[in-house]
Amino acid sequence: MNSLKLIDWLQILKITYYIKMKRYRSYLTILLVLLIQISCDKDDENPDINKDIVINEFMAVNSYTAADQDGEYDDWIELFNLSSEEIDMSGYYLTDSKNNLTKWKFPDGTSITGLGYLIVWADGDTNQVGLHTNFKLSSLGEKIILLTPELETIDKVEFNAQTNELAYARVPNGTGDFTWQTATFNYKND
Ligand SMILES: [Ca+2]
Ligand SMILES: [Ca+2]
Ligand SMILES: [Ca+2]
Repeated sequence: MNSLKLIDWLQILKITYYIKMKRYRSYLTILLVLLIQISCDKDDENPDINKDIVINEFMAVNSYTAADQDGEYDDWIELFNLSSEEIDMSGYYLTDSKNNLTKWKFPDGTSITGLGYLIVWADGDTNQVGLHTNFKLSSLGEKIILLTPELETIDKVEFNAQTNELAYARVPNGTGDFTWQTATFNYKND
């Protein structure tokens, strides 16, 4: 009788142990999924990239701040070269869509001087002289992605809806997070 009871108890302990382990395994799985999710989100915001050139500033609402060579107050994107070397940007890409990474290609012969700025007009006026993309920036918010000819992401920024005549700029210049402020067209942000 006593030995039977002992066996019963052992059986109960065994079952309890398995249930607990199963529960812990579920907790561990949930924890692992969350950790993967967090690390993916981080990668998304800070692509592991060669940061020699950054998207430094842009305007998606520009009514009187800066005009292109034809006198048009269009959207613009300012790039900044963090290195002291001139960089050949022939064949690089700018896009506002992650589903179309090759949307606009920098023409051959485009370069950015060491510690220099480069303005690209995001106005859809591809027939105008200079650098004019085939897309505009939506004041409702969207993204801008800069890629190498091999389609490696160099820099990426996402922005929300805005209405004011403000630029979204990296502060400190070239390295900081984006903040809405008065435009510094083709020069240092801070
Ligand atoms: Ca234009
Ligand atoms: Ca757009
Ligand atoms: Ca600037």
